[in-house]
Amino acid sequence: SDASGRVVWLTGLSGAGKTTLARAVERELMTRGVPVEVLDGDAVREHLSKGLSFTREDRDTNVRRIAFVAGLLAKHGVTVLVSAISPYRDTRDAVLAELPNAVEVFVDAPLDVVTARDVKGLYEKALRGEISHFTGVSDPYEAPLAPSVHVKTHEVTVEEGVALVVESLGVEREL
Ligand code: GGZ
Ligand code: DAT
Repeated sequence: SDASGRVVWLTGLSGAGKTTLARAVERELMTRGVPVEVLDGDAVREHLSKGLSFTREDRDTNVRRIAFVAGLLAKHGVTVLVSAISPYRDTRDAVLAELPNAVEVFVDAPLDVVTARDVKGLYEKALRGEISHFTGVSDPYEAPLAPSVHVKTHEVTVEEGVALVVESLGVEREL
């Protein structure tokens, strides 16, 4: 079997369910004995990308940094779950093309659903005009055209989403 880990890149709007799904997949892979690490947008922006804004340039810098670290970890056998909005298709395609065996997961929920969830109250602020460059409101989100996995979080449970992601990795074949 292959010694390198996989990179599972979860992209989608704020509140779509990337972090929730990544943490649930992490638990599932850990129980299967797969070494796994999560690179989550929020934690990355506190450490690796501290000070970066949400302009296109800074988001792309953030995404490229995440991809770089993910590649290093994967090279040493770790399966890396990336959870970042990563809104720009060209940038996602470019970094994913450089990661061997990467899987793109579109974590998808319509804007009205994520606005209703409003986990952190950010959509309310963005809709009031208090946050500029807010993805889906005042900034673009370019959905993947052909993701490896498409999880519609308003239609499936977290467990069903986990199953879709894990199946795409074919981990059962590795064990
Ligand atoms: C989008 C923002 C913004 C703006 C703060 N636009 O729900 P969250 O809180 O935890 O997820 C969002 C997170 C996005 O960071 P990423 O590193 O994933 O974005 S990117 O890949 O585009 O670089 C949200 C919060 O940061 N947040 N301001 N203007 N999300
Ligand atoms: P993100 O990391 O994309 O910003 P989150 O995981 O922080 O999103 O928040 C997603 C919210 O949606 C969270 O409160 C859980 C909820 N949710 C409902 N159904 C879900 C599903 N099938 N998959 C993931 N999250 C779901």
